[in-house]
Amino acid sequence: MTAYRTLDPEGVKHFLAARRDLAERLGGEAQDWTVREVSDGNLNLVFLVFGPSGTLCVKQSLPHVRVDPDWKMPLDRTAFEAAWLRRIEPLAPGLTPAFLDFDPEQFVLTMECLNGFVTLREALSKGADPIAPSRILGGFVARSAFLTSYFAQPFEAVAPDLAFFSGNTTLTRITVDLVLTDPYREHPRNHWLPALDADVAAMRADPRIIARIGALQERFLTTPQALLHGDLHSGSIMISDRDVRVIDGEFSLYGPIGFDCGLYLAHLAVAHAATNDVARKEALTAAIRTFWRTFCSDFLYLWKTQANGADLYTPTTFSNAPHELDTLRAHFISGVFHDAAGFAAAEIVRRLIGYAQTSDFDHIQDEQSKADRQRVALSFACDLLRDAPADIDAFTERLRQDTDLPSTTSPETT
Ligand code: SR1
Ligand code: MG
Repeated sequence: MTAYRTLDPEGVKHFLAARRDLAERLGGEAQDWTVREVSDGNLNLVFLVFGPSGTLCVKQSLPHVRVDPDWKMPLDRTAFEAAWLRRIEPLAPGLTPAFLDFDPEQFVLTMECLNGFVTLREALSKGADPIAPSRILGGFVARSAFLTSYFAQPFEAVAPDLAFFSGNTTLTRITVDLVLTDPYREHPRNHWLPALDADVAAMRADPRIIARIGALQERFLTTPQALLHGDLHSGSIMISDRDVRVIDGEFSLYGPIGFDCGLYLAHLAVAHAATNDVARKEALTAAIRTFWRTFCSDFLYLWKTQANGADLYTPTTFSNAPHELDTLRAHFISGVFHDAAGFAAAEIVRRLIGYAQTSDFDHIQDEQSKADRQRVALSFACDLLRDAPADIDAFTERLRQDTDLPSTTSPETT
């Protein structure tokens, strides 16, 4: 047993030099390797390592939140990320980094290096096409959710994963607090632009919004439909000219499938609210529809073709009522959409007024203009919480109505 030590670039070299398989991927000797720290998220250390014949990504959890050393935290999150990666990689080939190694004493996950990729958030902010990655992401969520659910496997196969990922209590607590609780109470972690004071007060005073948030809390904690990524925002997705990879599965847990869908939709909607370029808004709206439609068609295709051996909606049960099965499938998908719209709204709210905010509005230098854009995003989210849209067309129509701003001449750079 080697006591845990936080890595620095030299420590990364020592760590890798002691692991022959990993060192051989890099080629040469430790002195030939270059280590670059690229830690960017809130929680962990991340290093990219370059050798004469290969590259690696090394990720280590810290005993605290990376961006707040006073916020202490157990180390086990990389263990959950490693388990998520090993579970999901074969189900969605080529859409995650390749898993290479996990060290349970140093809490170090080593995986494929995504050098040359950028986060989807950064790519979108620079005008990248949102539609092609959204199609891939719709397929990714459909496959990862369906194939880890009771729809694809007997309950005995689900049970070990359900038990294991239920242990991810530290990061589940963060989601429960930061996404589903803090924005609706006074808490020192919250912060927002002063111009939004009245909007936040009105949101918290609206009984329909509070009732919906309560229902979402219940869905999140009591609906273990599938293994979720658990933090599927646009910073958890990396893209290159040709490829998409879903990273950072440390928040993984069994939960409602609409949670992953909703987080992805939320970040497209936030990008939509953050621009006043009409063509860009149209592309983001099309991406929202593409994500959802791909998710639905791929999930239903899998359900019709890969449900052998599952204990839900078994063919024998429906042999005398095959049309009922189609009705129930449509009903299930509607339920996922209902959850997705609610979780999308909760995610938008927390990225505007909670602890971990989004950078989507950072290009707007004038504070009043920024507050105006954030207000329409907040009002879209509140609208979704007050009155759930029936389907994706109603969702995008609300987005159009709530966030279409007239062109502004205010000082901003894009
Ligand atoms: C303290 S962690 C804050 C946020 O960062 C992660 O990426 C998750 O989104 C989490 O809610
Ligand atoms: Mg992350």
